[in-house]
Amino acid sequence: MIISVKVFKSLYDKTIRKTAMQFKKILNLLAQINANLISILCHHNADPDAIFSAYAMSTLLKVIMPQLKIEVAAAQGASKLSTHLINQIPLELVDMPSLEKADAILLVDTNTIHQLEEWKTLIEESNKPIIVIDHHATHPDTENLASIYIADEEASSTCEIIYDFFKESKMPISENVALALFLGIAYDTKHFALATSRTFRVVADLVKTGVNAKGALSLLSMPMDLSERIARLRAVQRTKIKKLDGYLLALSHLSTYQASAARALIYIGADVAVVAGEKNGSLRISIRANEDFFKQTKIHLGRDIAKPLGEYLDGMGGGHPTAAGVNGKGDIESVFTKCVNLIKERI
Ligand SMILES: [Mn+2]
Repeated sequence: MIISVKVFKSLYDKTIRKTAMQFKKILNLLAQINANLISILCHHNADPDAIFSAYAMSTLLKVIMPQLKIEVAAAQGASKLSTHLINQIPLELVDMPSLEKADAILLVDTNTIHQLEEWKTLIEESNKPIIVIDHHATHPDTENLASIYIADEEASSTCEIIYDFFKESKMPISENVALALFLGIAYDTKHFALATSRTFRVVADLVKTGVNAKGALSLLSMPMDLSERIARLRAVQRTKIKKLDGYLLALSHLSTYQASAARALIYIGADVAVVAGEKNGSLRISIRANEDFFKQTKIHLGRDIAKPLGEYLDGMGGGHPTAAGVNGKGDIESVFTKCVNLIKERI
């Protein structure tokens, strides 16, 4: 037992060191080009991992290079949750980063520049050094573009990578940075359900710095609007339950919040939820399934249900294995019948 723990620990240290050493490359590059201003960019609809890794990175760079000016921006702004969380730390996002003036561009939590929306072309055409720090699989186009590409797929989040940079440079982590990193990690690991041993070591250290774990986690669950809660309850009230080969299908209708209601129906016990609604003469349908349904039936909601349903309704449909959406024209009852038939054919 003891031996395996030792082996594991040395593997762990190696990964951390590999990523953290890269931080020196970033510092060297910034020193080489005599950087005055850098832009740190987050992907569109930036989630807490993107926003807070940008914040922590900017704080670290400012301590090491006090003369450096840093601006942080998110393509088309931050997500609703991130906007709500940003109040917890002293970070201000700029709407329009001065990409022309910046001496280097740093992308966090972003593996393709498509995720930077309207800034994509500017970045592609700029001849400035581009630095990428990410925990997703690398993308060849980004590899070609980047001067430094740090992609640590073993990391649970980009915040976990930035934590390593702090350790590598032996810089103390302030309370604000600790809270920011904690929130980013908690968000990306779905409240630690996807956390690794490495994540827990990092988080333990952040808690030691003064993060109140319980309080921080409660910040991540944003209160839901009254209208959304009423819509969800209505959807439940209107639900028709169908049993299909041992699976529970929940069929309901709402003119708004179809996706939220479909998620709620899965949460309370449906295997598949279809919530349809009509607005201004067109139909919108949200379909959700639980993981077990997908694993057992191999029915991919986007490909097998939403796509043909969209064609049937003279519209469009698509999505992921367990979450899909459709737009089209028709009546709600025939949507339900078609959905049930499509699932029946494939079960
Ligand atoms: Mn992330």
